[in-house]
Amino acid sequence: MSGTATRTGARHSQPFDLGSFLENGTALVNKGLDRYLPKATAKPATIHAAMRYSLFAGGKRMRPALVLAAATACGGDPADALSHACAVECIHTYSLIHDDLPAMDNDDFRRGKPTNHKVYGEGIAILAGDGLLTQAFEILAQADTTKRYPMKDLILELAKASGSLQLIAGQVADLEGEGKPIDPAQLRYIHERKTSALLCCSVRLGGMSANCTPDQLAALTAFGYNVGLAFQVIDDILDVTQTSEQLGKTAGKDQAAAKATYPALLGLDESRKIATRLTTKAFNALKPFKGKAAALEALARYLLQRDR
Ligand code: GRG
Repeated sequence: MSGTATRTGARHSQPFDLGSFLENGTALVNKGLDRYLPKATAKPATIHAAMRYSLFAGGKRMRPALVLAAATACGGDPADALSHACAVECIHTYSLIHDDLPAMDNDDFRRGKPTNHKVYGEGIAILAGDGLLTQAFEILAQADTTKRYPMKDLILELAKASGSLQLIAGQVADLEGEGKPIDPAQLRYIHERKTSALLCCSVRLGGMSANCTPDQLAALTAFGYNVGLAFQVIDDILDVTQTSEQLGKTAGKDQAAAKATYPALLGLDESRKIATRLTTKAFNALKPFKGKAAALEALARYLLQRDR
């Protein structure tokens, strides 16, 4: 429990220092990724340079932070969740590289830098994404396992979240929905898969690294699902309200591509209300942790209020 004891024995709880948590977590994860990935000079050097280019381009590292925070909530050591955190970030970065390709969203900027295919060409960018996808499983396969969760469970967790029923399904529905009228149910289907699945997987893997109980895993699942949906609603809002410089990627793309988004379907005010409601549901899911989930709570609050 965080807080200082007074002379009467009562405790004044101190606000969780999310800044330090994120700084330390990012440093740990960056070091891990650097260690797990082949050196940029490893032959063939182009592919390894390209994989590292997008991985170290300055992403917010929110998914790894969720892994580490969930591990902490379940009484684990964040260091034991490092492989899980690095694996999730590799999947996420692969999906961004492929999403930016001309055949998909055709974006020139990502993480404040020219996109992978703009620097290395389309062929290498496709392969860099493939390399990171495969690398994710190589990294996760090196994780220490716990009594309740053998390696099979970890691999299945990541494979399912990033496979054709989740992450890829979301992307397919997104591609096929462009320019067509979409109802809120279909939009939720896309957001659940394109975004929420990997955020949910992140907290579940964090819990598994700490040998969480089935009840804790269920609570993390509910938290991750709701935070994941809120994250995408906020992402939709930021696409409308922020500049490309603020976001580090091209703003206004959703409208330009006639994509269905929460603001397009329901307006900005209603979208903000939905994001707040989802975050409240996420907070409520943390009740079984009885105050031990301060990092997860702070992250959920930050993700709701973020401006990039
Ligand atoms: C399988 C090709 C393929 C794509 C899957 C993830 C995805 C679908 C597409 C990427 C584009 C997109 C809008 C995804 C939704 C998730 C999302 C909001 C990604 C951006 O995540 P941030 O803001 O990015 O955490 P950084 O760069 O900070 O890591």
